[in-house]
Amino acid sequence: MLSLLLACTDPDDHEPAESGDAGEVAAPSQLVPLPQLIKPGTGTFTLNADASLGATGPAVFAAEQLANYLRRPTGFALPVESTGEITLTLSDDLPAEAYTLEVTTEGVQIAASDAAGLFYGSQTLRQLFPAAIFGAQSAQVWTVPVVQIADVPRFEWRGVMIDVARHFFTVTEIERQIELLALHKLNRLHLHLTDDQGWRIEILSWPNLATWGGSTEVGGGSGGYYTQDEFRGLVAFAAERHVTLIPEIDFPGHAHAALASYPELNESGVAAELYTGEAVITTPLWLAGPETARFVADVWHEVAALSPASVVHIGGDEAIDTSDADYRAFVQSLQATVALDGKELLGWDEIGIVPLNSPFLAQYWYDADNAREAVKNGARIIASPAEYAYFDMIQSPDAAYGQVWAGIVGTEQAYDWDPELEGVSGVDIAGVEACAWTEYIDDEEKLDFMLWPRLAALAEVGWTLPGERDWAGFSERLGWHGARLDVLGVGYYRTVEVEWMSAL
Ligand code: TNX
Repeated sequence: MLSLLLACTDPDDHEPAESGDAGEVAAPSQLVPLPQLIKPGTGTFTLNADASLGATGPAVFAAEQLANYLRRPTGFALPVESTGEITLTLSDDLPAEAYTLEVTTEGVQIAASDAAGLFYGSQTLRQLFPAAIFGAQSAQVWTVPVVQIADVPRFEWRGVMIDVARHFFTVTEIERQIELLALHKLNRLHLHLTDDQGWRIEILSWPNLATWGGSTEVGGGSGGYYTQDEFRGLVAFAAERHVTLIPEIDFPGHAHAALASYPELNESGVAAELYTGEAVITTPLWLAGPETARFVADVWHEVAALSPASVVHIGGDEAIDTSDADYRAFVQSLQATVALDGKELLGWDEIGIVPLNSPFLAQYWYDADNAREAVKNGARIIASPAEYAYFDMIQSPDAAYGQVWAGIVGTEQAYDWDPELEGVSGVDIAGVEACAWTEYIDDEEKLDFMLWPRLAALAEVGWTLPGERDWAGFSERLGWHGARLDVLGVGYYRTVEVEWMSAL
């Protein structure tokens, strides 16, 4: 696959370019995530007010998207025509999501074989402009350095999980994060939609789940939920940015909000009280209950219909009050349930103990033996080891807040690891995903602070080949990248591990 890219550029030319001042032209070495191949040139291309974008047929949508990203900061009209200074071309000879980007003094050519590749080429181009390209309209000379780039992701799954159950985050807040994911070429947003403290997705056949089970959150705030229309809107918003939304309904543990919503789901016949504590509890479904199987099937049927993704997350973590035998039977039945709607099952690594039909996915967060078992059973792994990828962990001993059970997860820690494990390697690994559990993350400011810049580090783990990655190079590029995050208004953690180049 890489040979096609190698044909485009000479790898020996991959050398860091000189850095300028924050307000000046970004040098190609400041890209995050780092492209596989960069061949810096001399000179610059300047985008002028009379420029246009060139694209035809199915490339027009990607060109319009790029034009939209550039119109606001530049104030230029940037019409999309059949030819232009910035051209986007679809051709058949690159792998999925790959792109080539060539900047000459005359113009910019982006080529890819799919829409995602054109989109990622466009994101790289945005980063080649001065950081002000991420802001409101300003008077600048909009120059880009001459460069040739050939790029392809290492992993197909590059994601983040946001727990909207412990604290609810609105559609607008999630959309803002999706824009940031797209900028970093992340392509999965896993929403943890249910947990003991809240149920966040409208289920028409069991309406109390959202209206009652979603009526509060950790700390007793008013919670919230996504209506099905809102959820479909989020799916579409994400899809336009090549982010697939992965819904999680967490059963059989962590089911307290469901039990609080319907008395018939409780062995006692009485609805549980809503739970708003910070402490993790793991209330199990009453698997022997006469209504439980129908309830689970109804929920999954509606959620599957809302989500065009081929993969759905069935939870399966911390089912400590469910016997192994019951757990196995339940997860197997879930695989059959979601298969009725054509979905592939994904679950937390505990599902490694369950014989399931391949293909399925397991998310390694805690127990490497579970991940190895899952691979033996035919799974591919999404790597989210807590000590590297749990972004609810504290970032340094003096950071304002964060959990500590998996240790300190600074930016270097979030960067300097590899998802390969003994017994889990190569094609066994679908990709990587960071997890933001939100017991203590109760607003957008804290979400920014916990996700960024660690998510930029995770994005590079997922995108860039291991031989091209090193912390020294990344931290330097991140220092410049911070200027982009500043312009975007991201309240990231200004870790002392990085020399931030912006003045803020
Ligand atoms: C473990 S990770 C959990 C979550 C907590 C998290 C806090 C996982 C699959 N389960 O319920 O929120 O730790 O770090």
